[in-house]
Amino acid sequence: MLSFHSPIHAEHAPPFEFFRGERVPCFETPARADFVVAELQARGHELCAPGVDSRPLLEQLHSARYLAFLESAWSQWLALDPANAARQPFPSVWPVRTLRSDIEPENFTARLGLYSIDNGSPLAPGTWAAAKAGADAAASCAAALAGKRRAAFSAMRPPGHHAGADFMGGYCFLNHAAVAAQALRDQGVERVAVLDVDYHHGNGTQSLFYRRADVLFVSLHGDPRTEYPFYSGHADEAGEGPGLGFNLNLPLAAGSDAATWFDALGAACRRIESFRAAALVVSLGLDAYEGDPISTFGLGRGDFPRLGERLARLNLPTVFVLEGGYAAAELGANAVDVLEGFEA
Ligand code: SP5
Ligand code: ZN
Repeated sequence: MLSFHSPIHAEHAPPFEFFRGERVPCFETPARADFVVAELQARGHELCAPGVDSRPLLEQLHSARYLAFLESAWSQWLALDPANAARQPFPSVWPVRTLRSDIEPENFTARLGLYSIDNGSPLAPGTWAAAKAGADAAASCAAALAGKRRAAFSAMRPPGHHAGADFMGGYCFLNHAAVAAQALRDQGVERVAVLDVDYHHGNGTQSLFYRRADVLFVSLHGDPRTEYPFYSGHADEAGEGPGLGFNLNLPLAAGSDAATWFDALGAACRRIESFRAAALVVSLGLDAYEGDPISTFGLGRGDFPRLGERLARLNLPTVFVLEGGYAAAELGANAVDVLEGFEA
């Protein structure tokens, strides 16, 4: 499958995140994309550098002040103290409920909290460059579909589906799947479906299209009662206003097996068919894998080609965007198995 990749992803390499009060090595590493690219090359897939500037698409989806913050966040952090070059910024205060989020504070950490849903999305010197290159890759996938390709894959990281109009979260900064969906809309595709198969609910993507009927969002994920991102992903979230009926969440109990998961995938595909989508964007998280270190579903190695085969039966031009999946050594094989199952 035609795949887009840039080595710029590796400029986002924060060393630590927090788990139970301790600093632990980040689960979301440059090695993840390196494994995916190595597998694509080993199996003879075509790799291209992203050639489309996603800036106009990002400006449609994300707020101007969030983009400005993210682009300059590391230099602002350094401006506070040159010694910050060897430290990681984390938010420690958030404007929940009755607090004001309309006024941007001058304090850097307060601004970081304003634009974050968690303390689990560490920044690094190259975060903006890497996330922007991922958005460019997603836009390049959409452009390839306009050029009559049946499918294309963005083999980039950090992931994107937890990022919304004005917030980062869950290792995500810019919403690449939303960039692909919006690019397809701007190319004249009337109805676009986004199917999110990452273990975690794609709260960012959902929020970006929640009031829209032209982009259907469907997600299979761990039940937010017990799984991240906790505050989004319930079955009663159906869309709002003109978007009512164009959002479908299929939360599954932690520990669900492959049979349960594929039943839900069937329901997701039937909704995409009844919507009469003309193109599909797949948020391809591979963390439903049984070997994933932070997730609990039971998909085995052999289930990933099956996932690709099921998606191919929708018979739609399709953009695949890499999201989560933290069993890095198996990530490449699982991702490329989906793509080859799709092509078979
Ligand atoms: C894109 C994506 O998959 N983001 C996931 C973000 C998850 N953030 C919460 C991580 C919590 C780690 N919990 C470790 C449990 C180990 N048993
Ligand atoms: Zn995930």
